[in-house]
Amino acid sequence: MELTWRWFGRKDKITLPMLRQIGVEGIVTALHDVPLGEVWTREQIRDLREYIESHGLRWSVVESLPVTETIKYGGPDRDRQLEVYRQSLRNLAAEGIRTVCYNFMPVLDWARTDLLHPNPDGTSNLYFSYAEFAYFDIFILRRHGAREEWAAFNRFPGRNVLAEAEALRKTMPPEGEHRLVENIIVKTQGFVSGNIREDDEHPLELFRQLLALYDGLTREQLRENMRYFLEAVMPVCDECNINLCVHPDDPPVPVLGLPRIAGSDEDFEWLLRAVDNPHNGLTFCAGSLSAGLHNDVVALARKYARRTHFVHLRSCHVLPNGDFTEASHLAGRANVVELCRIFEAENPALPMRVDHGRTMLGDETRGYNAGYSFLGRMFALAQVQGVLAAIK
Ligand code: DNO
Repeated sequence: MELTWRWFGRKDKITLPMLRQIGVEGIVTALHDVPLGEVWTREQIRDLREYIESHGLRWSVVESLPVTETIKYGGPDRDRQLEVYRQSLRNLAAEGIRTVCYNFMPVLDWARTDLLHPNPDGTSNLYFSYAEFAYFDIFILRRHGAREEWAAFNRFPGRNVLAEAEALRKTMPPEGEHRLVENIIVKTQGFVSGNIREDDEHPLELFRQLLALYDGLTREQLRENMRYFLEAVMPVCDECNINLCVHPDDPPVPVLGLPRIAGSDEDFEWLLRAVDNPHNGLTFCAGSLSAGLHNDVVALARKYARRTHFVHLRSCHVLPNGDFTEASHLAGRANVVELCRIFEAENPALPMRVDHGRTMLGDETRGYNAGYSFLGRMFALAQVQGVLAAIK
């Protein structure tokens, strides 16, 4: 597979010369400064492409070309936004960039409650606690119906998440609440989604307004909106030979009363068939998939390798109570070694990036984006390079 790395543009503290030193071949990035809903112009794309190439690297994948909320909930201006999307795709292809990742998660992209969860060895990693997430939902966000939903939540036999959230109420310090808001809707979202910026003064209010757009929207309606999106953009993908690849939901379960439609075998069957075109494919994010006990990640890789256009390698542990944490890239539920074998056999040119990685050896003091440390990711990349060499 092609060794790629997610780089956040010229402002990223991790520079392209650093990436060359550690064996990166291709860059995964986006025009992070273009506001949501605006066309990515050819000039802007060319400027970044040339900058990347001037460092001896190539721009391999766009992650992400964001799908605006109006397309996802089916708002009145969605056709106009779809034309913006098509034009950005044409401009990317004109500059030779033909692998484009996106997601179809309403409002909230990936979700974690703790960004620096300590490990016994002194490193830290990302963590998702159902009790803290329910606490955020019920007592901080105060979402209508949240308490009833958590009372009925029975995914983990024997676990009463509502009772745990209520117990947390007695011990949660005010800075703990602030930390949850930061982790769930600011620090994890600010640099990826464009919905919320790190400097927004009232992120909770903004977040509530975004959630309200989806009031009453069912899973079936979200699916129909995804079909509408795919039907609208596939002709351009055909014409420009673009591989569009949806990122799985992270975690692969509904959150905050919002439906999610890209987190299981059944979902992938549906979305690949809804518009059955080889350009309609998957970003195989092993980490997101491994956070769901319903997913057999290796079986999914075997089944969908042909429709995979981009691979994210990482792996989660699901704890006995159902919480999940990100494992080392050689441990956890995903079985990265076997995944390397499958994807390498399917298509040795497939772009792959190591995802997340631990925070270690001072990464935590450098102000990197959540989950995107330098040393931790470099360590994971080296592990994967070794696996790939052994397989070859
Ligand atoms: C988080 C990322 C996601 C991902 C988008 C793709 O670390 O995996 O934000 O980039 O969902 O659209």
